[in-house]
Amino acid sequence: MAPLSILLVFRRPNPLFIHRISSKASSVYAGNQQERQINVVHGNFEKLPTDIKSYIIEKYELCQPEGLHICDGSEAENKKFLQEMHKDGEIKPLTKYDNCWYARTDPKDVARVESKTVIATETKSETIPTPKESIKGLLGQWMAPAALYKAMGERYPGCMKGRTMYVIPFSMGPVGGTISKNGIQLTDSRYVVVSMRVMTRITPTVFDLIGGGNYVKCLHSVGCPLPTKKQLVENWPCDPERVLVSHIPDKMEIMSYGSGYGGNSLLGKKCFALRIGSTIAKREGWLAEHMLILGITNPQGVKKYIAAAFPSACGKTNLAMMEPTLPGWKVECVGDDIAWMKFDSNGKLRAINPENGFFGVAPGTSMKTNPNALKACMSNTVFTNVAETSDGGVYWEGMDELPPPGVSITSWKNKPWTPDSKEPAAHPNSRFCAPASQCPTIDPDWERDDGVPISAIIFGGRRPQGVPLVYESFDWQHGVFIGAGMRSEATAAAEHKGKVIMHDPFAMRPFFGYNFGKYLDHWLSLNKPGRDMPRIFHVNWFRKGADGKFMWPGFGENSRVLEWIFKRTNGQEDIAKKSAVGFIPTKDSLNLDGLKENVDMKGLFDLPKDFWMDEVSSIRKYFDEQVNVDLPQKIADELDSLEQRVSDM
Ligand code: GTP
Ligand code: SPV
Ligand code: MN
Repeated sequence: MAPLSILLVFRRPNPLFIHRISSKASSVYAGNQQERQINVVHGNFEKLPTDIKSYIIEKYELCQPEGLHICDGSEAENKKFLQEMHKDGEIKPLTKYDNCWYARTDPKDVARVESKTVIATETKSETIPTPKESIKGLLGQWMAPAALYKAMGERYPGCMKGRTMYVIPFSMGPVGGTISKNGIQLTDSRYVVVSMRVMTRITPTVFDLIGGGNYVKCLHSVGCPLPTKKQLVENWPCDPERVLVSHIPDKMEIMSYGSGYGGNSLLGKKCFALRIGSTIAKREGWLAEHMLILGITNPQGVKKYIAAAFPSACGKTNLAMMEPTLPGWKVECVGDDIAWMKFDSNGKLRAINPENGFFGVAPGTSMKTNPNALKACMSNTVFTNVAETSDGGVYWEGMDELPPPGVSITSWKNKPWTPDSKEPAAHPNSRFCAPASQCPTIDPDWERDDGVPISAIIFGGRRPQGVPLVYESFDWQHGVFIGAGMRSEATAAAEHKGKVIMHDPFAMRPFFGYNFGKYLDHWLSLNKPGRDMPRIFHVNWFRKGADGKFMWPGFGENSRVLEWIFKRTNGQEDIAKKSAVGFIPTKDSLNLDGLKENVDMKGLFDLPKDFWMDEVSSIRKYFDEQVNVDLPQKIADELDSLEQRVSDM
């Protein structure tokens, strides 16, 4: 993968900052030998560090935009973009709130596209475990570098014609922080710029911090050069048939084409903070995980921090922002989606939230379930694919309250909507994009440079059957096995259809940046003498009864489970007993005081032997087929032990 060779000829520019560039693009990009100009419409290109200039020139040359706007991240710039988009009919103001905006997408561009998300490494085994013969590997998707360059050559040349290329200098984590990392995203979408401004920290300071080239290069195009050949749907440019979200870990480079939505286009999030991030973390000895981080304070004022990994749309945002129903307890939010965690010199695992905002699932969010998310969304928020109300507000399934009489609802598909309509008002993966600082329960230490100390790690998922409300691993190794064996019902966060139970190890299946077997080795290797290893738990809020309803009320009531976890991290031994799957609460040790609903606690902790025998076989099949020879022996041993314990039940 030879880098593109660029030959720069700067003629003394005219006052309009026009740079003439003569570039010898490598043949990979089908060559573009003629002289072109960089038309800088905002910012000082000349002052950028040399390697960033070359990166921009290389991609400018390739994508052929009409101009270059170097973002400064200012309020004025943001306002300008929002107004331009409004004028161009790409978003509209939600007059009921303060500086909130509404976007509808092309219905073909509504979620992450896992089938078009790839990682390019020299060898396939760097990216995914070698599956058993004739089995398709599902733990990520590898693409040979040559094939990727070919695919890029079919997409990027001229893809930004008629559009502006925006340069976004951003930091993941507090700017200049010890755990933070920098990135430069080039994009032709203003929607992406304003969303990245919420989700990351955009500042030109990043240019000063970068020098030496230590940053992640992110290129994004909606793949819709102007004038458009096709009629845009909802004025949302995209090229859904040719989406390709690609990563080159060796070059710390991301290239995403064809989608404007969420994780496909806000490249700081899944592409950088998780896929590229996990490869950096492996190299540098830390962890980049799909985890929320919360602070929990008991009635005596003792505070601890917990990280939790649930698959997409399985409750991270809700847990991170929960209002405990248990009196005297307080939960504060550090992050709702991603954690970067590193052991400090005292052996304590410390975590930062690399993000600056929430890109949260709208449906299901109500004053009852997650009031803090709703409050965070009342200003400076971009809503996408929710339904809109005629009084300038938003609506979605599970909001609890219908708008007052006389106020009508228009669905995400731009059709009149009533509760009798057959289609949902909001897309199930509709989202709000809101600044984290606006969450009323944001933790005072959420931007702490060296992170917060983690006492417990929780894994979980949507398990309608068989999996108890909470259990604790016997030790670190068993905990890593629990993460490896995670399964969960598919959700609308990606293109999967139906409610099939999928394996989703560590809630990272779509986000591993390297071979999952090596990832397991990495997790196991973290357990070193002298380190204060967090305890590991598994929770399930989603068990269903014979009536098909959730057995556990969830949301704020999950504080009862957090209380038990808190006590366990305090070393309280008498509240747990051994079961086949791990430690579970002893009778009456889970605090049910004041619980309004009648909950079948026996049912919630029932461990059906048949179910668990099937679970063991399913995990064994998955490990054999998917992880194969890359499975660490210690994890294979843990599976054997679980099988033994289950058969002894
Ligand atoms: P991503 O942003 O996709 O990573 O999702 P997430 O893990 O942050 O999920 P989120 O908290 O947004 O929850 C997704 C859906 O699950 C929402 O519709 C919630 O209302 C619902 N949900 C969250 N917590 C609970 C719970 O405790 N019980 C039940 N029944 N539903 C829940
Ligand atoms: C997820 O799918 O886990 C998300 C949303 O957090 S997205 O940013 O689209 O990846
Ligand atoms: Mn997520």
